[in-house]
Amino acid sequence: MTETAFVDEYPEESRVIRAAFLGSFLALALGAFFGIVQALHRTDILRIFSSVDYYTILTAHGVFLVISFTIFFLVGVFTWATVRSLGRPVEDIRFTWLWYGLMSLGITITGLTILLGFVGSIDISADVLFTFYAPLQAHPLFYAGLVVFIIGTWLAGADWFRSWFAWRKENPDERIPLQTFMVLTTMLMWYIATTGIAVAVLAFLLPWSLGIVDTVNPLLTRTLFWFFGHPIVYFWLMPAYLLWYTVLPKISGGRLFSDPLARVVFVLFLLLSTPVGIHHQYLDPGIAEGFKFIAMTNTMFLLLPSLLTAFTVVASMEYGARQRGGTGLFGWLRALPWRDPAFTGMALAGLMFAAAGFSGMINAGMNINYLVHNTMWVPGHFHLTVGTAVTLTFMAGTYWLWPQISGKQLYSRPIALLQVVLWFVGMALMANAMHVQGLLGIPRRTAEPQYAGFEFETVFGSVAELNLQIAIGGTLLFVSTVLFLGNVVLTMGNPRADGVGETLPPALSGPDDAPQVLDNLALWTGIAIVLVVLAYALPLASIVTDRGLFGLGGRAFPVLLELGSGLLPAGLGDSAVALAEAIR
Ligand code: HEM
Ligand SMILES: [Cu+2]
Repeated sequence: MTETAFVDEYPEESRVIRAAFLGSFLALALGAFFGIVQALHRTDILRIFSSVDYYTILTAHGVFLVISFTIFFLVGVFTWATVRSLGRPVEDIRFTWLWYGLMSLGITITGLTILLGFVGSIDISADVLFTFYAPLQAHPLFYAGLVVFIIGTWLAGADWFRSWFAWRKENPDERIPLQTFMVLTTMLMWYIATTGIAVAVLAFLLPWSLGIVDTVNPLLTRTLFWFFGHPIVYFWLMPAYLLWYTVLPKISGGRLFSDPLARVVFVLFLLLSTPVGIHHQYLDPGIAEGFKFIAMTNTMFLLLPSLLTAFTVVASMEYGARQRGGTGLFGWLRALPWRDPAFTGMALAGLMFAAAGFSGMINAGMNINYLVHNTMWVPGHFHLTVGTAVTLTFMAGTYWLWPQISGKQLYSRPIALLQVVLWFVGMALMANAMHVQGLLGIPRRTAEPQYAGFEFETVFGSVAELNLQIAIGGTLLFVSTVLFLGNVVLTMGNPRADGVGETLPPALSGPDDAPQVLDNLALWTGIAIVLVVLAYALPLASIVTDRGLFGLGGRAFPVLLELGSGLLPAGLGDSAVALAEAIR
């Protein structure tokens, strides 16, 4: 029996989903290019840009990958998941194109302001990194583009909610289909999280870069950024989770182990993602230790949904393997479809995510965080999470999904298999070396991590060897990206074929086993908001009463250097002040 492919049933929706994926892959291409550039630059192996441009490169790498690549892929997957699981087209495809258009317009504006940083003759730049808080300041268009982009994502969410309302009217007594449930809870989290960044940008950063207000309170913009900056990591992860819960069991040869557990996990993420952002600010002065400690405890609770996921997904895979004839305590592992790139990619992504959980625990612990903060350890950690768990799952997911939204067979499965393995190996090398460099105290975000006359002490091996690991790993990753993109492009050239449709089997323990209260989205949203208020009201109040909404005034650069100049010998102090004036 051949299934009708998604594209045959929903041709209009498939077109938007393909457009979203293509936007995502364009960002991936740009991001990977800047990734290899900076990996080779900071290891001093190949330098094709001046070190002065390093922040431009780093900003482009960060923004293109963690804002455009991830979120465009997400809106594609979520549109597919909602339409598929509700079994109905979107209510109005023009609205769907509207949000897609807004997102594309917004990110194009933001992306251009970053890239124009390379053009000396034009006075537009946005070297503010993807964590764009003060005191770094971008051209107003950078923030304006982000605003348009985020409004686009809000409307995308509205589109899915609209589908759900319409479906609900016709099916008043049914449980929310699992994939739609995942989409809706994730979007509720996103609405809560983005209020922080909307306030930061609209009330402070944008007016400041337009010159309407003279100063901002950097700690306030940092706190508002991380209010959003932590939950965004779950925004990246949730579409990967959606694929792990609903697609991975199927391609393993089985079914999801438990639908109710999956729902619990998504509700927990809705509740717990936002009230923890202060764990990125353990080293920020101006926030009391007590608030940091509360953020740490809340963070540790987030382990629960991750462990539940590990359990459910592995149990589903094992069930699949046993369906395929696997036996024994571990022997079933051999019965898994390792030749299928979609399976292998997702399985390897999940494995890396487990490693990331360990370095994440270290980040979360307040006192150990002091050791690794702002070192290479941190990029090491998130190249395992968003850089592999998410990215590799999206790549693997594409191999499974693209045929169904385009009606075309994948161009090459062997290349796809090689690609996912290369990503795994490349990341194992790069991220491992990054973690170790971090422990040696090697800083992140710098073109020149080696200071003149200073040696980093290693217990065994050498810094040169770690740099080589980063360079080799980074190169493998870049090659892997090229193989991925090439495979997709060649697939697009394939003729339309029949028999690419797939169905997703129901869970072993279905939605009827889940307590009804899980589907009460209003209740969970209410609790989530209460938790956010509990976690943030007092810290925000104290930040504002301490330093004022717009800070204490004064500019960062001259103030620091003038302070320093008093400590320096007379001549040197004067030149420091002159330098400060020049920079200003
Ligand atoms: C082609 C593969 C990649 C390579 C070679 C690469 C390399 C690097 C390197 C060396 C850094 C550290 C730069 C520094 O701190 O000085 C970095 C930072 C970063 N990477 Fe990647 N990366 C790759 C893929 C990815 C992916 C897939 C993601 C996310 C989806 C990602 C997200 C980031 C982010 C957010 C930063 C931090 C930017 C900042 O500090 O503002 N990277 N990358
Ligand atoms: Cu966090």
